[in-house]
Amino acid sequence: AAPVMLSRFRGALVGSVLGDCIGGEFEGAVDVPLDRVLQHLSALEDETRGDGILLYSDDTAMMRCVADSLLTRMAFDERDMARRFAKEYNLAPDRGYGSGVIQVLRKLASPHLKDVFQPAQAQFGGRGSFGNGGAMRAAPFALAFRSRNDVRKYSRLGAMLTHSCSLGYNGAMLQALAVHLSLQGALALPKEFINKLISEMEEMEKDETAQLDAKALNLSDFPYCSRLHRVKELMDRNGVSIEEVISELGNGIAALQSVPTAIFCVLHCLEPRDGLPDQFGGLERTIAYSLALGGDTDTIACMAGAIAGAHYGIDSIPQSWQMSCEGVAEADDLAHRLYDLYCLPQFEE
Ligand code: R7I
Ligand code: MG
Ligand code: MG
Repeated sequence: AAPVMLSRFRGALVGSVLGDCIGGEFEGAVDVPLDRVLQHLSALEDETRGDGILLYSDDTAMMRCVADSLLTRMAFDERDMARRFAKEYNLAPDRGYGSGVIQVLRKLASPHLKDVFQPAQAQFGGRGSFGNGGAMRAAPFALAFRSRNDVRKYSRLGAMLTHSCSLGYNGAMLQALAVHLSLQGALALPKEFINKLISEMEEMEKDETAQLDAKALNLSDFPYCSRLHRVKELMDRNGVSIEEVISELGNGIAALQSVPTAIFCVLHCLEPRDGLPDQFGGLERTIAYSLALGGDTDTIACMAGAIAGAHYGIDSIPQSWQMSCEGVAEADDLAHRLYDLYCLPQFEE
């Protein structure tokens, strides 16, 4: 089973980087015709195209910090991770970071900072950010920790370094758990997969803070659960349109409007779909479909790419796609090293 698991680890991180790099083209677009998506994807196969490599954004930059920190410390170390985020931002501030998180990253750079969770708590009038920046970088937590409890605990804390609103860190936990389940082959039974995620989120959203945040933001109780129930309904429906997916699930920069959407993209693309080329495998379909939704395409494709990559494995990812994107070799190396860490006996449950 070892080679299968290694392939899933590599697929998760490489899939995540590809989603970010390939999805960057349409970030913020309102209407993305499928034709344009397919054109963009077929250009990746043309080695003579002159535009070179597709660059990664903040999604990958921060994912790499998470993985590097977990590997170096062989544990979750909030100060180390915070320092890496700040340093990375300082070295390459133009990777397309969210406009609010920049303030957090600047404060995290201060050597005098006592509590590394404090800058995030000061965001947005003291409630903290509900953006998807915690979720977009959550995949390595699922690769570093075997126990589901650890995946929950550390993906939450890791997100809280920049996103202290429960909608922000709960989205990150949901994404990490989706990758965790996918690594274990849980997408072979899609219904059970979504049911497990719903019951996970029921536990998380029982929390008093989550209830208060939902009220304060005028959301229904149990906001993630209710979106995941919609995912389940859409899974059952034939011929669901892009417009329905956007209006039911969203395609925005808030974690609530993008993590359940990314999960839907993966589930929807487990089978061949009209409009997507027959020769596409599942991972290619997932990324293509994520782009066609428009909105926060780099992040939705990055999250969907991590979950799908963990399911299909590295061999499902076309070489031409891998060669078109910045940071693939580095992501692959991180995946190998996280796999070695995961296999250490002291990390067993
Ligand atoms: O969440 P974050 O790191 O941004 C990630 C996104 C991804 O799409 C990346 O690809 C990149 O493009 O940015 O950054 P934040 O600044 O914390 O949140 C993103 C945006 O969400 C903010 O700039 C706000 O517009 C919005 N937002 C909020 N608006 C009002 N009230 C987040 N939280 C709030 C809030 O509480
Ligand atoms: Mg980005
Ligand atoms: Mg984005």
